[in-house]
Order: sequence, then structure tokens, then C-alpha cells
Amino acid sequence: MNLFEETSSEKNLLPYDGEVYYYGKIMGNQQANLYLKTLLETIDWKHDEAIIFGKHITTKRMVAWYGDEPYEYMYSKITKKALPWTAPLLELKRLTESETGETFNSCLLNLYHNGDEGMSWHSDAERDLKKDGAIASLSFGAERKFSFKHKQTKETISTFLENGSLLLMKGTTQSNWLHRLPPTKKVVTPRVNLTFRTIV
Ligand SMILES: O=C(O)CCC(=O)C(=O)O
Ligand SMILES: [Mn+2]
Repeated sequence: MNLFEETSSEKNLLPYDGEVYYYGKIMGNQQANLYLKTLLETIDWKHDEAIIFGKHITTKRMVAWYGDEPYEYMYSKITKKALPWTAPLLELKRLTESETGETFNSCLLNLYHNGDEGMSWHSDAERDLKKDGAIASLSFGAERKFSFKHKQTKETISTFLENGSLLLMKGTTQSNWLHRLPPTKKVVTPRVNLTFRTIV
């Protein structure tokens, strides 16, 4: 590789109005597979709930919420209370902080059992989250497509999130861009995603 070439974590995936850096795999497959197994077995997974058009919805996707303190986090009109960090989560938080140079105080976890499950267009800009705070996303298991769409221009940018990979969203990304994890018939195995965040 050309020494002067930017590494992928230095290249902003977004053309304007935000910053997204994909670090690629930050660990080998063996270690990533072990984390997937550990997280599947030790996290207090619950089906995600939301109030949509006044109706109480329970999704197939499962979620969990951990943090430094029992923070309350409101999203999709449901309030969640953060559980105390587990040892593997603290390990992953420290790894993510050292890779990105950012700090985080909480983590939202998502479990997608297969490609039927995804997450629709949204931005992570709830009131409880630090405004324009960095959000770091760690992925384990099935590789899935991840897309961004600009709120005004509708320009779309996509990337693939590999097993054991790290993605960082920062700056004005959440104010100007939506993101989603599209469902796909091609994926039949689970994926676990961790988003490290800062609650204020
Ligand atoms: O699963 C992912 O990669 C994204 C999850 C996400 O956007 C979220 O939890 O807000
Ligand atoms: Mn999100």
C-alpha cells in the first residue's frame, strides 16, 4: 500500500454535513466469533418495544441497554433503564475508546436473528443523547449492509459492516443524515451490534 494513501479510518464516508469513519475489522474472526457467542449468552436480551401510531408494538429484534449509571433513555416513546456493565462489555467499551480516542458512558445492543430483521431509517438524536456526540458501532456475526440518507438531498451512501468491525459516526451526522440496517433475504445467521453513546 502507498504510504501516503489514507487508511480507511481516516476517510470520511460522507461527502458533506457529517463524519462517518469505517475502521474495518479491529479483531480476527476467532475473537469476534467468541464475542458473538458470549454476548448472545450473557446479555439480558428483551424484544424491542415501541409505540407507533398509538399502538404498542413488540419487534422480533432484541435489545439491551447498559451504562455507567442506571440512566433512563427514552426512545420510540419507551423508557429504558441502563443495566450495570458486564465484564465483556467493559472490555469492548475500552477497546472502542482506545481505537477511536472518544469516551462513552452507555451502550445500546441490538440482536438481529437473521436478515428478516433490520432497523428502518432514523437518526440517533434523542434528547437524552449528547448533541453531536460521537457514536461508535461494533458489529459481530453476519455481515450486513448499512446505509445513510441525507435528510434534505436524499443522497444515499452504503457500506458493509463486517464481523468484528468498528464504525464511528460523529460531528453533525445525526442532525443531517438518517441511517438504517436494511432487511435482506441473503442473511440467515444472527448479528449483534453495539452502539456506544454518551447520555447527558
Ligand atoms: O445495527 C446497526 O448496525 C445499527 C443500529 C442502530 O442504528 C441503532 O441502534 O440506533
Ligand atoms: Mn441508530
